[in-house]
Amino acid sequence: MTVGAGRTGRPTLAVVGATGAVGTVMLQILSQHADIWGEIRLIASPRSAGRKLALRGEQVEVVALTEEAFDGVHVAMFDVPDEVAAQWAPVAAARGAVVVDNSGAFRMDPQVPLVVPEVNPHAARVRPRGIIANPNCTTLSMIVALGALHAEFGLRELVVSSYQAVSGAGRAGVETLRQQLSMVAGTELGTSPGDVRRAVGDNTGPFPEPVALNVVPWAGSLREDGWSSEEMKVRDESRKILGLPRLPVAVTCVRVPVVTTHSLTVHARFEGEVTVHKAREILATAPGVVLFDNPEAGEFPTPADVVGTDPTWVGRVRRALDDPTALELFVCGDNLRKGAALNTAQIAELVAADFG
Ligand code: 2RA
Repeated sequence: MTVGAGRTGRPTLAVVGATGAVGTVMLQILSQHADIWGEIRLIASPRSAGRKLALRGEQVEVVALTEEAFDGVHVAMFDVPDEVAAQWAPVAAARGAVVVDNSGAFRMDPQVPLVVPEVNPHAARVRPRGIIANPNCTTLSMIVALGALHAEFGLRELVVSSYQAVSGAGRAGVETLRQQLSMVAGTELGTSPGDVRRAVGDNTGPFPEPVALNVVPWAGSLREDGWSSEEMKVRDESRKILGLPRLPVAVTCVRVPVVTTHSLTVHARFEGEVTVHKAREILATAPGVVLFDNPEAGEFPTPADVVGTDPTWVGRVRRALDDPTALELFVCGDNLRKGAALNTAQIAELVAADFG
């Protein structure tokens, strides 16, 4: 039996992709947030049907992804590969559910809003296809802080480098890092060209190079002129969320040996002169942002401390040395929480208010 059957008057939620890395975090979040849902139906591939997962203090059985699985569903969250979302999100929408999709299938569709509740909540109301898209985790890890600064200063340009955790590539990414770390632990590897590569062999999992004792300047797939899909996502999605379709954005995406929490360095140029004092005031009071910035005391965010938390953490706030209109920031966000499951849950909660 599914949890909540009989909780009348509350919307029914479906979680599609409940068994994945993001799905697992989603179930924790749904168990911790205010309990606004009636039934929560867990849906996954037929392979996972019948498994039981912990949700709201009970064990809930996973059902297979079929058209009928969406019957009676008000809101359906999807965390599945792009091609699965492309096929099934319209099916769920046609059966009356509002879909909140965390894949890349619909993010740049002009008929689909791309929503970050702290930045553009109004966009969630206009959804002609019955689908709302959740941004990519790298964009999400910085955009709440940038949205707050943009509202005050007017953003004119972004130059960004990412330091992305391996869980962005799913369970396979985490397993690959852990396996490689066990191969190199206690050795003198990392001292001569190619020694790490020889030690881990061809076992580079979803990454093109070893990620243990290394950084890999690549995430996603190859796009035109040497850009990666991940870099294009950060550019295109930031423009769409902020409503700045011509914003100049330069991005380099890099994978680092961190399990969870993406970090980014950001150079943000604004309409006019900015002060660090004002920027700090904005960041310290922006919903969803924690300013943690006291280099004298050695205080700045790092993934090891940010993992498992909800906010976007910002440190190293400086005015650019050669441009009084620009700021330099270091930003960290848990890529599985705000970067994926939490933002999806927040959007679903916004939508649920319409069913109240
Ligand atoms: C990554 N941003 O970190 C991607 C996942 N959506 O690989």
